[in-house]
Amino acid sequence: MRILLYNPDNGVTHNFMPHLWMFLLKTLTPPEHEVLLIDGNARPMNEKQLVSFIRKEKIGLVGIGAMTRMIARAYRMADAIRAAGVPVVMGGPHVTEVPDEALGRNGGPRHADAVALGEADETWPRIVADAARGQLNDVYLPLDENGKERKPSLQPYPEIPWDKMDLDQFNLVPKVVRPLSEKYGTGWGSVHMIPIESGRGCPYGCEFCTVTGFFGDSIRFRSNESVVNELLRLKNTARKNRSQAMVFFIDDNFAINIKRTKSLLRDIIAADAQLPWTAQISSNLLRDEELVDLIAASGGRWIFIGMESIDAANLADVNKNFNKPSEYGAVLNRLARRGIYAITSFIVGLDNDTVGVADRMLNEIEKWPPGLPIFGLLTPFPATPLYDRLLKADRLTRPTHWLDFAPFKMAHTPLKMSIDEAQAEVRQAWTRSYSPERTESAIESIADKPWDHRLMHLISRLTFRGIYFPQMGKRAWAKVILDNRRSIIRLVREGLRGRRKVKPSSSTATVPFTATVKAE
Ligand code: B12
Ligand code: SF4
Repeated sequence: MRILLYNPDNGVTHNFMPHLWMFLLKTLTPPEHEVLLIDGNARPMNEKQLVSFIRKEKIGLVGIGAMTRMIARAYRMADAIRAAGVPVVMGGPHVTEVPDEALGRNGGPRHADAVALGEADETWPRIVADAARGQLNDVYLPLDENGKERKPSLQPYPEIPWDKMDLDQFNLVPKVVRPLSEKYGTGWGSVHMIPIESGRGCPYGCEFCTVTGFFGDSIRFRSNESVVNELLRLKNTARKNRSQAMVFFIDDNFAINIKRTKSLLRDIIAADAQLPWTAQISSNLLRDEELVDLIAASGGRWIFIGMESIDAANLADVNKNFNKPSEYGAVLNRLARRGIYAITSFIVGLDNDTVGVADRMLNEIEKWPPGLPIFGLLTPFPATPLYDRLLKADRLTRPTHWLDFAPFKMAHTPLKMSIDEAQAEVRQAWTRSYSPERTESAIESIADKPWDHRLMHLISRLTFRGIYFPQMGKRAWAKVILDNRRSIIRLVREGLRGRRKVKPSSSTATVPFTATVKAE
């Protein structure tokens, strides 16, 4: 059987990083079947184009995975595929949380022949076998002999053959720049960000988050050896292909067990398996100086920190009072001293937020080492404690907001602001954070750092602003470049002067945290 795994485009980022689930399920597919992958973010298609691809390639089963925000698009694609007579199985967080919707059991239309609930590592081969026999069940659940949900142990973990996968569509170097970057920056013609999981699960149970419910509060880890070997394979392939590989450890909280994280990082260093990496770590775990030393020595460059709010009352409301706003600055300084920077994520529209919250946050953020702040609105994802609380309080204005998804639009009424006010606060936060003046002063504030660190910051800032402000296409980028010309010219001049004197700190030492960002 020929199988297509399809991930709908998210409408914001272009070809930033492959989705791990597709590559994992492809690896877990019994060898007698052939698996094709389409990520809509890299290869956008409408319903007609997708159906004609499926017909041409004689696909017998389509698997679709989607987060909540992409589910409406996923349903539209699934409807078109099923209308063409090809069965569809859907998986991922949203269908796990609301399976009846995809199966048409809640009064709406049916979109999928089958749904895979939860982690599908063990159920996927069964789904494929049933589909090949033409006998798909409606629901697949990973159960043990006693009928209890079973979570995969991650030991052993499959070897994803990244070197054999077609990753050309995920090259982060824009096509127009490739000839130049090949010529002047040997080995920089192609740059890939590869997702690696070293463990699953987070016990913290923040009110708005689906992770504790989905992966369970029992944390499971791969062996250090399996992670180190994956890094070594990536490093060798990059060296052979004269390209660059970076890693995103997609664990929800990479340092959730500090002892284990330290031991993994020590093993990476001992095996010389370092690649520049990014990971998500909560701020409370970054108090540990030894951990931060090991992060730096093992290739850690960007840490994603869910700060959410600078207001302790807000954090308590969403069960995240292990975050201490008073220590955010110290944590970021601890990282910056080692050349590590942070993507700091904030939520607007929390119950204690009032008008002016964006400027209050920005006044704090601007005192810290420069990073990449991102701002979102509090979003009630289905099956989270937050969703249930707002539903009970009759505060949901769009209870099935995912069916008419719109970015940066609230689905409930905040307590101390109106919806419009909360949305305006998010706009103000993005506008002020990524204004040319702010970008210039952020780069200025690290004038003592090596040139390539500052270049990395500039590129990352220019791409990150596109998460909020659509910037797809040459015209939009020309405007961004024009608006930020002072910072760009200054760095280019300095770089040209320095080329004769100074070498960059090391070829893989700094990489921009970049995503090709497109308009919604
Ligand atoms: C990496 C990641 C991202 C990346 C995505 C890019 C990429 N290429 O991967 C980035 C950083 C950009 C990102 C952004 C966001 N993310 Co995110 N992200 C993750 C994260 C940490 C890991 C995803 C992953 O690869 N997991 C590992 C794989 C193996 O697990 P999996 O995807 O669930 O797949 C398994 C099963 O679900 C199932 N499965 C999945 N698909 C399919 C399909 C079929 C056919 C079958 C059979 C089975 C199946 O099988 C797999 C193996 O068991 C998850 C949390 C998590 N731990 O999963 C959040 C998560 C997916 N993100 C989430 C959210 C909310 C977001 C944002 C909206 C955050 C924000 N406020 O801005 C943005 C949206 C971005 C966008 N524009 O789309 C939520 C989604 C909740 C929901 N119900 O939709 C999650 C679950 C985290 C959370 N806090 O709740 N994210
Ligand atoms: S710490 Fe992060 S992953 Fe864990 S429950 Fe909270 S938001 Fe979710």
